Amino acid sequence: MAVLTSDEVREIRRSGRCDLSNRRLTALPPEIGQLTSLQELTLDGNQLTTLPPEIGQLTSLQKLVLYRNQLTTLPSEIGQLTSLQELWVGRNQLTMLPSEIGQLTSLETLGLAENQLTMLPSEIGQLTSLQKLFLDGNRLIALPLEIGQLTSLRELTIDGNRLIALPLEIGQLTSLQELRLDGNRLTALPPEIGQLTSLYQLVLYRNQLATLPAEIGRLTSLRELWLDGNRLTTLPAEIGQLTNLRELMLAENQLTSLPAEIADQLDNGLIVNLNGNPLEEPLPELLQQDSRAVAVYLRSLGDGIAQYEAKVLLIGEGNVGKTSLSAALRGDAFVEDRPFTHGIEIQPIVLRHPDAGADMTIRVWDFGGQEVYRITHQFFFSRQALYLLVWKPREGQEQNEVEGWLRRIRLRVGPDAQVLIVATHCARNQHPDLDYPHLQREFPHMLVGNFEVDNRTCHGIQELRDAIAEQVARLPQMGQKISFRWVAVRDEIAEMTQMQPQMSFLDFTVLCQRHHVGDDETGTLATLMHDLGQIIYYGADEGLQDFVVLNPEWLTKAISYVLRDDATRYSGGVLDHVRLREIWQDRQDGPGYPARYHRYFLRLMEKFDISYRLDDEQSSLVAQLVPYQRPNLPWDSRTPLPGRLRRLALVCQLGEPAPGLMAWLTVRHHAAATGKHWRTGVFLRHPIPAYNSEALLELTAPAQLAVEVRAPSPDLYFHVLSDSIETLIRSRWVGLTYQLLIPCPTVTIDGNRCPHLVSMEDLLAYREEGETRYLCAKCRVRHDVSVLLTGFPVPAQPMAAEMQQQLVRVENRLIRIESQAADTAAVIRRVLRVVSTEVGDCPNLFTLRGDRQTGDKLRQLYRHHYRLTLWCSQPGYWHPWDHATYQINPPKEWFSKISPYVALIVKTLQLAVPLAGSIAIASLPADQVEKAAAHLEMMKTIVDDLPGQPIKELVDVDPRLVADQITAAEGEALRALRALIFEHDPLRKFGGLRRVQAPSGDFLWVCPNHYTEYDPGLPAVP
Ligand SMILES: Nc1nc2c(ncn2[C@@H]2O[C@H](COP(=O)(O)OP(=O)(O)OP(=O)(O)O)[C@@H](O)[C@H]2O)c(=O)[nH]1
Ligand SMILES: [Mg+2]
Ligand SMILES: [Zn+2]
Ligand SMILES: [Zn+2]
Repeated sequence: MAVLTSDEVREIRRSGRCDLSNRRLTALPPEIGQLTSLQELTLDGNQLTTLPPEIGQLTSLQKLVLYRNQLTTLPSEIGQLTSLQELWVGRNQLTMLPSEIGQLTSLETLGLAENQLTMLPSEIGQLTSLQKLFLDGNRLIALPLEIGQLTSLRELTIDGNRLIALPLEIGQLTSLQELRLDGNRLTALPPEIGQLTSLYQLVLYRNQLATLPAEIGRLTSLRELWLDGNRLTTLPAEIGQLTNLRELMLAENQLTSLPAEIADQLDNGLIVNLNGNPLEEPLPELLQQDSRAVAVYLRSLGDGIAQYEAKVLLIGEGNVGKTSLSAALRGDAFVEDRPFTHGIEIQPIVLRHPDAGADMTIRVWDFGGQEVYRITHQFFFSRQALYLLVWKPREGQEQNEVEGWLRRIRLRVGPDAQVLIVATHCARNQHPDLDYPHLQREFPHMLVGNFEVDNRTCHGIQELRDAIAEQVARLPQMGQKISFRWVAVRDEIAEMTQMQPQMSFLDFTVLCQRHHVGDDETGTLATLMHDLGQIIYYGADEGLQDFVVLNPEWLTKAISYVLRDDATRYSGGVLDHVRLREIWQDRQDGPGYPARYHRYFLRLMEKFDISYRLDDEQSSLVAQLVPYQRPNLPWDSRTPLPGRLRRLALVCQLGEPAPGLMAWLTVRHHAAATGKHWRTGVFLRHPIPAYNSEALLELTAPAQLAVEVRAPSPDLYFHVLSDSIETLIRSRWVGLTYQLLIPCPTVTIDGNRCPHLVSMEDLLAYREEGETRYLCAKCRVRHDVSVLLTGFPVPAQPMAAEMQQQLVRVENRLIRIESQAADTAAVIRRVLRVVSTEVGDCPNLFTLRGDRQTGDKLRQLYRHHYRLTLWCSQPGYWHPWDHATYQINPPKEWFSKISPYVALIVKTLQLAVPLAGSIAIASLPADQVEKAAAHLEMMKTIVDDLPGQPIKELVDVDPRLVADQITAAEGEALRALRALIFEHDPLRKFGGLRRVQAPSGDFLWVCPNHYTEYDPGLPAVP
C-alpha cells in the first residue's frame, strides 16, 4: 500500500491498530480492505472526500476515526462493519447518512458533530446498542420518530441545530442521563420528557421556550437544568419536585417571580441564576441577601394578599406650596402662612384604582424644601415611586430650578423615574411659562404630566388627583401579593414611628411574633424593610445588630445637625466626640436626642460613609466638612516621576456633578488615609507598606475626577481605586453617566501636562488591534499604549520571566520585591473577584490535607479521609482559618469533579504564600506564613495524586492575563465544592469567617481578626 511502508503494514497486522492521522491523505487505496484483522483505524485530520467501498471488508474493525476530513457521504458498505463499536465522523461535510448505518448494531458511540446533516435516516433506530450520540453543529430540523428505539442511549448531544420540536418518542429514552439541546429553536417540550427519569443534566439554553410542561417535575434524578436565554414567563410549580436539583440556570428570561414550591430547594443550597429577568420587588433585593432569604419570602406568600399601595414624593424648593398641596390633595383646608416643613411629613391619601375596582393607599412624603435638608433627603428618593415636582411660577429662574430638581431625581433614581410637574399659585386662565417640550427632550422617559393648580381655591386639584391615580396604578408593585402578616408588621411600625422612632431588635422580634411572623422570617423581613427604605437596620453589624430605626427621618435629621455644625467645620471636619452632647442632646430648636443613642448614631454615620473614627477614638473625621484648601502634598501630577516608580492615571468624566462623591471616597478609603484631605481631593497611601503605592484623587472640575497612582507596580492600587469609584457611582447614583479617560502623559515646557484625554475604550481597542502606539491629537507625541494602560512598556509578559530578567539585572532588590508583592496581590484579587461572582454565598479559598490518623500513607489518601480548611481572604494577608475545617470523605469522583477548581486555587495560593526565604514580601507574621506554606504543601501532595492532568505551570501568571471569567469546568468544580461545604456546615457558619464588602466593591470572606477592620463595633462616646 502506497501510504504505508511494509514495516508499518507488519506492525498493523501485529497490533490490529492503524493510525494515519494528519497525513494529508486525499484518498484511501482499495488495498485498505486487505487489512482484515484491523480493529482500530484512525484517519483523523486528513483530506478524504470519500471512502473506498473496500472499507466494508474490515469486518473486525471496532473503532473508526474519521474526524476532521472532507467527507460528504459515507459508502453504503459501511454497513458491513458489524463489529464497529465507535464511529467518529465529526467535522466533515456529510449532508446525509446511508440507510445501511442501521446495520451497525454493535455501535456504542456515534460522533457526527459539525456536519451538514438536515435529517437522519429512520434506520438510525436500529442502533440499539448505541450509548452516545453526538449531533451538535448540524442543520437538523427534526429528529426521526425512530430515535425512540435507542433505549441504551445515555448521552445525546444535539446543540446548535435547528430543531423546532422534539418527537414524543424521546420519552422512550429512559436510560438517558445527559441531554443537550441548547441553541435550537424549540418553542415547547413534549410532556413525554417527563419519562426521562435517569436524566441528570438537561441543557436547553438559547431556545424559544415560553413554558415548561408540568411533567418536568418527574425528572427526579435531575441535577442540572440549564434554561438561560429562553422566553419563560413562569415556571411550573412541579419544579419543586426536583429534589436533587443543584443548579437551575434561568438568566435572560422573562420571569417576574419564582414558584413558592422551590423554597425547600433554595434552603438546601440550590443555585439559581436569575440575572436579566424582570423580577418583581422585592426579589432582586432578596437575591442580594442570599437564597435562604428568597426561600423565606416565597413561603411567606402562602398567605399573601394583593396590596394596592404606593409612595408619592413631593419635592421642590422651599415655600413653593408642597405642604399646601399635600393638604389640598387630602381635602384639608388651606392655611395662610404655613410654617416651614422640618424634615419629612408622611400622610396617607386614598384614591380609587382606575380599573381594578380597589382603593389604593398612597403615602405622600412631603419634604422640607430648605437647602439644609438636601443631602440627607436624597437618601429617601426611592425607585418605584411617583414624584411630584412642585414649583411656584414667579419672575426669573424657575425653569432652571425645575431642571435642577429633575436632574437630582434622575441622578438618584435613574432615567426612568416617573415625575409629574405641578405649578402652584395658578388661578384659572393663568398659565406659567415653562418650556415643557424642552424638558421632555432633556428627560425623555421621566415626565408623565404637567399640571397647574391653586392650593387656595383648589383649582386643578381634582385633575391632578386623577392623574396621580392613573400613574401610581401603573407602578409595578401595584396589586402585588405580600404576606398579610408582613403587611401587619409594616403597618404597625408605620403607625408608631412618630411616637417611637427606634426599638431594640428584640422588641422588633416580639412585635413580629405578635403578627405571627416567626423567628426564621424576622431577620429577612427586617433586612428587606431596610432595603426598601422603611426602616434602618444593619443586622450583620456587630454594633448595630440590636438597633432598629423605625423612623429613618429621625436619624437623618440627627445626621444633618452634625453636617451643619460650625465648630466641626472650623476644625477641618474633625468632630470631637465630646461635642456630641451639644450637637444632639441640648438642642435649642427642638427636641434633642438622648445620649444613649449617640454611639449608634456615630456608627450609623460610618455605615453611611459620612465619617470615620480617627486613631485616638475620641474624634471622627466628617469628610463633608474638611477644608477647601488643598494641603501640601508629597507629589501631584506635575511632579516628575522618580525613576524607580511607575504611574497610572485616569480621569472619570461624570455626566454631571455627583454631590458627596469626594467625601464618600475619603471615608471609604480611610484605611489608606494620610491626613491629607480637602473638599475636592484626598491623598492616600496603600495600607500595606510593601506595595509602596500612593494615590492622588482630585476633582479637577465639578464633574471631573482625576486619579493618579504612583508605585513600583501601580496596577493593583489603580484598579482597586477605579473599581471603587465605579462601584460607588453605580450604587449611589444610578442615573449618573460617566466615561473613563486616560490623560495624555506628555509634560509641556512649562511643567504642566498635556490636557488631552483619550477614552479608555479607544485605547483598549488599539491594544486589541495590536496597535502599540497612540498619537495624541493635541501635543502630537506618540505614546506607548501599554504604558498608558498598565504602566509597563512591554505588553503582558509572564511574571516569572520578568522577574528572571530583573534578577539578572539586579538593579535594586527593593523594587523587585515591591512590585512582586503588588503584582501578586493583583493576580489574586482578580481571581477571587471572578470566582466570587460565580459563587458569592460561600468562602472559596481553601486547602485540603490528609487526615492525621492516616497521615503516613499519603499516597493513598485521596480515597479516604481529608480535612478541608477554608482561608481568610483579607487582601495581602491570605491565611488558613483552622476553625473552618471540615473532615470529609468524598468519593473519588468528587475529586475529579473539583480538580479544575483545585488547580486554579493551588495556582493562586502559590502566589499568596511566598516561598520560604522571601518572607520580606509577606504581610503576614512569619509564623503564620510558615503555617500557610505547610497547608499549601500538603495540598500539593494531594493534588499530585489526583486523577486528571497534573498542575504544571504554577507560578507564571501575569495579573493582566487573568481571564475575567472562569471556565465552565472551573465553575462546575466550584459549585461542587460549595455543595460539599454546605453539606458539612448546614448552618453556614464557616468557622466564623464572614462576608464583607471592601471599598473596591469586592466581596471577601474574612476571619474575626480581620473582620474588625470592616466593622469596628460601637464607638465609645463620652
Ligand atoms: N395663593 C396661594 N398660596 C399658596 C399656594 N400654595 C401655598 N401657598 C402659600 O405659600 C406658603 C408656602 O406654602 P407651603 O405649602 O408651606 O410650602 P412648602 O413648599 O411646603 O415649603 P417648605 O416646607 O418650606 O418646603 C404658605 O404660606 C401657603 O399658604 C397656592 O397655590 N396659592
Ligand atoms: Mg412644607
Ligand atoms: Zn498630548
Ligand atoms: Zn484573617
